[in-house]
Amino acid sequence: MKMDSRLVLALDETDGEKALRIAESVGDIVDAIKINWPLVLSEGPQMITRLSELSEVICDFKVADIPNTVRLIVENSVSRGASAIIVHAFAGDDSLRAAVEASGDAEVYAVTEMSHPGGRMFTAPNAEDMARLGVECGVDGFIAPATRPDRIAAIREVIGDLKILSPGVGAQGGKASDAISAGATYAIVGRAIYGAEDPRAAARAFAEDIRTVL
Ligand code: OMP
Repeated sequence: MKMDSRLVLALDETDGEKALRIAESVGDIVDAIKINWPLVLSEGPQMITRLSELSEVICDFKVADIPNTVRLIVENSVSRGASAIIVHAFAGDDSLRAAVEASGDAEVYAVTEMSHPGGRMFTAPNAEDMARLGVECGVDGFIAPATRPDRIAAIREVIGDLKILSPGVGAQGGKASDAISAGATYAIVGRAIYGAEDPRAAARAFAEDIRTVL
C-alpha cells in the first residue's frame, strides 16, 4: 500500500450509496479505505471491488479461524480486489502462515492490542508475544492502538521496520499525529470522517495533523 498521507478511512457507513459518495470524495486524500463487516453485510462483498476502483482496500475481517478457513477468506478477499487483509494473531502460527501464503501480493496485518477499553483484558498482556509471532510468520504489519500511543511504541520495538496501522483516532479519543509520532505507519479514522458533515474537509484536517509530524 502507498504511504503518502498515512491516513486510512475506516468506512463503516452502512448505506452503500452514501459510502460510495464518501469514498469518492476522500479517495485522493487517504492512502487506503478499510472495509469491515458492517458495510459488507449491508451491501455485499461486491463493495470490496467497487471501492478498489477508487482506492486501495483493506479487508478488516479480523480473521480468526483454522488455517483452511483463513486461506479461503483471504483468497476470496484478494480476488475481489483487496490490497490488504486484517487477521487476528491469537489464532496461532499455522493460521497466520496460512494467511500469509494465501495473500499473494496483498499485505497481511495482524492484530496485537485492541484500541477499546476491553482490549486491555486479553490482547494487551499478550500483544508483544503476538507481535513476535507475526514477525516469525511473515506478516507485513500489525494493528496497534492510537488510544495508547505508548503501546504503539512498545510494539514498534518488537517488529522493527514492519508497518503499523493504528485505529482509535477521533471517536475513540486518540490523536493521529500522536499515533504516528509513537511509531505508527498509518492512522485509521472512521466515524470522525464518514460521520462528519463534510467528510472531505475532515479527512484533509487529519492528513494535515499527520503531516506536522512526518
Ligand atoms: P472509529 O472508531 O469510528 O474511528 O473506527 C475505528 C475502526 O477501526 C473500526 O472499523 C474498528 O473496527 C477498527 N479497529 C478498532 O477500532 N480497534 C482495533 O483494535 C482494531 C481495529 C481494526 O482492526 O481496524
